Parts: sequence; structure tokens; C-alpha cells
Amino acid sequence: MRRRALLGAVAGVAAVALATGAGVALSDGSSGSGAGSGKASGKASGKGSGSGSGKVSVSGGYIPQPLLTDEAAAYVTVANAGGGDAELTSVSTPLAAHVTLHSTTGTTMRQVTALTVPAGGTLTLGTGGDHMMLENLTHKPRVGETVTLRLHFAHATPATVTVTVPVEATTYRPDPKG
Ligand SMILES: [Cu+2]
Repeated sequence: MRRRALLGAVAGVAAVALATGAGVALSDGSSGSGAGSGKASGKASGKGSGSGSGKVSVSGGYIPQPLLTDEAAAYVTVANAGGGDAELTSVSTPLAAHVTLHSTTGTTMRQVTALTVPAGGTLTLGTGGDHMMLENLTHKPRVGETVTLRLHFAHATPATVTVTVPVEATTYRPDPKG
């Protein structure tokens, strides 16, 4: 996570958010209830898909032990068994003051206001791909510790999913077969 590149990317995203009227819905301890409502998803579904909403479940979460003391990446897999796209709009955790959502294209990551969980599909967060960034950590997490994450969704039931994920070694990667 190169901070300089991130900050540049964030500035660009903020401009886009202003242009679309989306605002940046971050988790300042809010419930997330209004977080994604006005946002353009970038996909065609939006509010008009009519084929139902998402039905989400979360598994496979983990946090590689961060090298820095102030921020850490976190990963989960979200499955959507519903008939419409769901959106992960914000995350909160006792470990961090703020959690931002990042999308990665090639080697460039940018902050986004939501990550889409396609109907009948999955959103897999992982190294080199989409991820959450826990910022302003309350402490540097140790391997073996567990961390609670509250994920807030739009266009989905349940609207909030709470999971407890382990802190793994810095170099940990999930078994692709598992
Ligand atoms: Cu990032």
C-alpha cells in the first residue's frame, strides 16, 4: 500500500464523487443506513433492476499483520445469493477509526464509495485486488488476535453483517483451493 499513490488516487476519486453527487460514504461510526442510497454503482442495475435485492453472506475473512502501525488491509469474501446486485458501502471495526474501500486496477488502487457484489456471484477481496483499508488503528494487531468487522450493505439483506476475523502472518495468503 503506497501511501503517496493512495492519496493521489483519493483526490481523483473525490472529484468524481462530487461530480456525481455521490459524496464519500465513509464509516464515521454511522449506521450506514443512508450510505449508499444516492450512489451510482457504475453498473446497469442501480435502482431499476427490479429483479430483487441481494442476499449476502460473508466468509473467509483475515487481516495480514500490518508492517505499519497505523493502517492495515482486511479481506473477506462476500457471496450474494439474491436476485439483484448488492453493494458493500462501508465497514466499521473497533480496531480502526476509519475504514475505506479500495479497488485495484492493474497496479493502481483507488478509493471507492462501494464495491459491488454481483447477483448470484461473489466479491472476493484479496492482495492485489479489492480490499478494505483500516486506518488510524487503535493498536498494531498481533498474529492470533481476532478483529470484529461490521460490513454495511445497500440493496441487500441483511443490511449489516458482523464477522470476526483472525490476524494472520504478514505474508499469509488463503489457500486458493480452500
Ligand atoms: Cu489500498
